[in-house]
Amino acid sequence: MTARVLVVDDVEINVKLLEAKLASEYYEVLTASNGPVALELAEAELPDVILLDVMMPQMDGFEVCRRLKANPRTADLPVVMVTALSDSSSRLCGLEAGADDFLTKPVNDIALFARVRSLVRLKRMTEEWRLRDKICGRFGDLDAESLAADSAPARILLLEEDDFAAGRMADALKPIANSLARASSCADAHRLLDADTELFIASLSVSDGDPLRLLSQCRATETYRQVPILLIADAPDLVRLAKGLDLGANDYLVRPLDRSELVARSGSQIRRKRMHERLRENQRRSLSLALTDELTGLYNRRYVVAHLSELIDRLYDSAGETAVVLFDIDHFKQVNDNHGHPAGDDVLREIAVRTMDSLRSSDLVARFGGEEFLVIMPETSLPVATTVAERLRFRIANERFTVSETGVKLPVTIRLGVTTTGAAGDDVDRLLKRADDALYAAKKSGRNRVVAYPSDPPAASATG
Ligand code: GH3
Ligand code: MG
Ligand code: MG
Repeated sequence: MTARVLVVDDVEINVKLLEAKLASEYYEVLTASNGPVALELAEAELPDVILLDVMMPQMDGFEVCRRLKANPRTADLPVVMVTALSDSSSRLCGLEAGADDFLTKPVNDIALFARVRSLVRLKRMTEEWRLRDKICGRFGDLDAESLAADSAPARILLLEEDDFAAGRMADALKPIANSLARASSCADAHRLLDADTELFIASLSVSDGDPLRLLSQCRATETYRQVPILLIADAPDLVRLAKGLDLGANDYLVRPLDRSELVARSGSQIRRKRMHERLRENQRRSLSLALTDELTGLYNRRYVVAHLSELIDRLYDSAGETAVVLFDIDHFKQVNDNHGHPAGDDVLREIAVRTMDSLRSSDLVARFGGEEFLVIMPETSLPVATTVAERLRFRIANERFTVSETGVKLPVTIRLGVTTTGAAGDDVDRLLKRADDALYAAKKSGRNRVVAYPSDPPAASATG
């Protein structure tokens, strides 16, 4: 996995050193020697990871980090503080500024590459979700309820052999955990782990079973793949730690543990998990409920209106023409009344199938209302759209519809209103109003027919 890393340090030799190490692993390296330049570069280049020196004249690393996290464009970029100070107060200061991790100078290669890799992985995942959320997000409502859940206490699983250490950690985590399950062996932990676990804290020093093996099992199991894992390592057991990060652990702490750092890191993993979950849930809900019609599998009204307004916006640039066909089933109520609601559902589904069959793949079909459908045909003129509408009318009327329960064959007809986008200033409402007027005219003139209105409707239509 190749990625772009921004190295920020006021001492040139430090920059050169990190640059050389990263370049040897095929990372692309950008460099800055002070805060303001780093901020500019971060915003312009959006690197995958930023390695940030703490002690710099002019603007220190904490301030740079705060500003990066306060800017929506750069807030998601993972920041690793690189510091000579290893005392916990500076670590905390960094976490408060929004840093994602620390490296202590002189920088150890294993820790460096493990951290960079895992942060890049996380960033890619976040990007993917944000992108999907952007596409679907306008349809789903990120509700206040799920946002509030961010600070709700979490379900934490703690794997720790030592009773005293476990007790102290449980005590520290109390403010953020509503349930904390304790396991003292890997087998125990495996049994207690489930998809609702919001954080798994695993001590690498557990001797009953191999925590790293458990970790790799977790990552290979669909159910708990998304559970964040925080490793606790004894006095720098860096090789095992790096292996753990490689296997997919999200973060780590080294003993002796600092209570506030434990809480801060746990909290940020939980928040991250919840954000991913929310994005995914939002997307799932958007797709299944907000965008498609359950009965026919077609797009629904909500989607098609948004799609249409997007298309019309684009049309102003291209001077193209989009046709819409609005159609309605004739006397559909009689199908329900005479043959039952399920028979009506059969007809609606079959209409969807025949309509899809009659169109190009670039055309879009939506169920617009109960027994009303809308077809969008990009780059299609009124005469062509009218021909397509006529073909569709024939395709419905020509072959009877079979009721699945009884095998009864029903005659079904539709009427269709056709129009196209007109001059600039035309909008979705006007377009749909015109299609609806044409549809109404088709009903007045006897159903089972096509009526087309050009973008400048005939005067008669004004009276409806
Ligand atoms: P017209 O020719 O004037 O369009 O008459 P119509 O009977 O088709 O129209 P009307 O608006 O009077 O009735 C539409 C019916 O469609 C009433 C409603 O119960 C039925 N309907 C709407 N959605 C569904 C559905 O999902 N399944 C079934 N089976 N029926 C539905
Ligand atoms: Mg009808
Ligand atoms: Mg109707």
